[in-house]
Amino acid sequence: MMEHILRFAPEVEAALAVGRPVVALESTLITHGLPRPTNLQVARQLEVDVRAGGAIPATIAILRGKPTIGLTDGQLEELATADHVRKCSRRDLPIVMAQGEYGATTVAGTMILAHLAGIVVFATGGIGGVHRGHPFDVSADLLELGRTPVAVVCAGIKSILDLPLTLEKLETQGVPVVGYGTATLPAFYTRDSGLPIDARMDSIAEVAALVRAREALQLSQGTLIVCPIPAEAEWPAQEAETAIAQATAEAESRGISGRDVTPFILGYLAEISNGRSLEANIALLRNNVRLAAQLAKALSSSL
Ligand code: PSU
Ligand code: MN
Repeated sequence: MMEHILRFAPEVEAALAVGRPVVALESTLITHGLPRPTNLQVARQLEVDVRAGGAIPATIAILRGKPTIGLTDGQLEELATADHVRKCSRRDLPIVMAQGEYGATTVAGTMILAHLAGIVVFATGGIGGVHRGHPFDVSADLLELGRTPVAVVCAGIKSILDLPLTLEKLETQGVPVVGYGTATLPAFYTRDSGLPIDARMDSIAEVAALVRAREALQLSQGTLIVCPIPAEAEWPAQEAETAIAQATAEAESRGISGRDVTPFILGYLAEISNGRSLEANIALLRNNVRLAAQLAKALSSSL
């Protein structure tokens, strides 16, 4: 049993023990993806949305070196306001644990801990990808999807990234990319990148069948479920593209690299768009979380 390295919120532990639906939520978006104090408000709202959808939320983070599955409201606040929180992908988890630090888990980091905890459904905003103009800057999220069997619900991949190369990387690793209500890849702020994906599914039952089939085959890959941002919250494509090009150029000229790139670009976009990007980000997060709750319910053994 590996579970003793994890600390569970009692409610999450109880739900998992009897097979009730649980949805994992990441924490990098709280510490590095959204500005304060919106970050804490959104973190709380997403938990409310999961509950409204009939599942138990489990926000995942490392608190003083302890991987924690499900945060109390006090712990959410502690994380959202803490200084020096490390952004944790696969490579960072053991470092933060050894040093007793705070760690906010990325999609990759959250998948690892969710899987260890026995959680199969995870909702986020967008996953990392291959960076435009930097084909060797490949997010650890993509590699994790290739090796950890968690179903990740997101709004696709931000067009700050190289979308065709990102899809190639997923294909190589055997990760099915399935559109919920779409046959093309959503581009996070906008509904449609025009790039075809592997399947379109229009019902939760179908998505649940896909996850079960993967389990039955004992495949070790994750499943990527992409769902477009609600139409009323979409950032017009032309406007988003222009802002993204500006943000990417700014990151380049400031020499920003490694794990700082994505947070910098997100922050810069929020600034130059007067919060328009932020509004879209929140809308798509809430939409994804609701979908994930439905999927967790369909997959749960006790309902
Ligand atoms: N995409 C977003 N918002 C985010 C992130 C990605 O639209 O907050 C975060 C996620 O936590 C994701 C991480 O796992 O950024 C990817 O970072 P990198 O590109 O450094 O792998
Ligand atoms: Mn990177």
